[in-house]
Amino acid sequence: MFIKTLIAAGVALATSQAHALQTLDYGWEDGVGTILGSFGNLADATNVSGSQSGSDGAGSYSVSGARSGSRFLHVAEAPLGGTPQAYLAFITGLQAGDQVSASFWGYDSSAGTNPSLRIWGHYADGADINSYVKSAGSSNTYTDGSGWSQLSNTWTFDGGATDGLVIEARLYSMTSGGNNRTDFWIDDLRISAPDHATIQFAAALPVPEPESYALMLAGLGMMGCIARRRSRR
Ligand SMILES: [Ca+2]
Ligand SMILES: [Ca+2]
Repeated sequence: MFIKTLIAAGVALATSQAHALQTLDYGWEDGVGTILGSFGNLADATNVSGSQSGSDGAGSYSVSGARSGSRFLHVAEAPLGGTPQAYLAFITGLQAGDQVSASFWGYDSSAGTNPSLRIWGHYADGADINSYVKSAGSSNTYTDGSGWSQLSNTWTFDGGATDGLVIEARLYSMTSGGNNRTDFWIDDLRISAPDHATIQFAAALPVPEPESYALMLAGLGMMGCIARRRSRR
């Protein structure tokens, strides 16, 4: 009898801890958004469309276009040095034990060698995306060099002294190159987080009424707000 009671209590607890989830999909289709911020030698974040060709430190490149839709993100490492990070999303209001999943597609035509991309995360104060607290780690998987490939990871938030998680694209270049520069492309960002959290990403600002424009800029900063799709697990 006592054992049965314990089991029933455990099941109830597990059920009450399951949070409703929100999922964000962003493919840069607004034609304006780029990134929320960066660290290191991150250069030329631009919202691009169509084929991209030219040459960088890794040689000539040719990208036929977006992974889906018509728009995608371009970033570069210039000059070459360190491991630049592009901040793709900022999840705030997180609590200990929360799970956050993130994925994006990166373009890579060099299998088994740099240049390559990786998904990574770090903890930050939810009030300031530039307040680095500590690494949140990720997997050791790189883009596979077959063209567009997907990178993903799930983090269990450890709480501690903060409430924010920054999702990064990390850029890995050859250590030297002809013009001291490497170009990278990213598309189809997806973030899943508990409903009580807030997901920020670099979407276009909504078109405002003229008189409310200054107020809106003051209120929002330059960050996009979320159109989010809710689902329950
Ligand atoms: Ca796209
Ligand atoms: Ca590569």
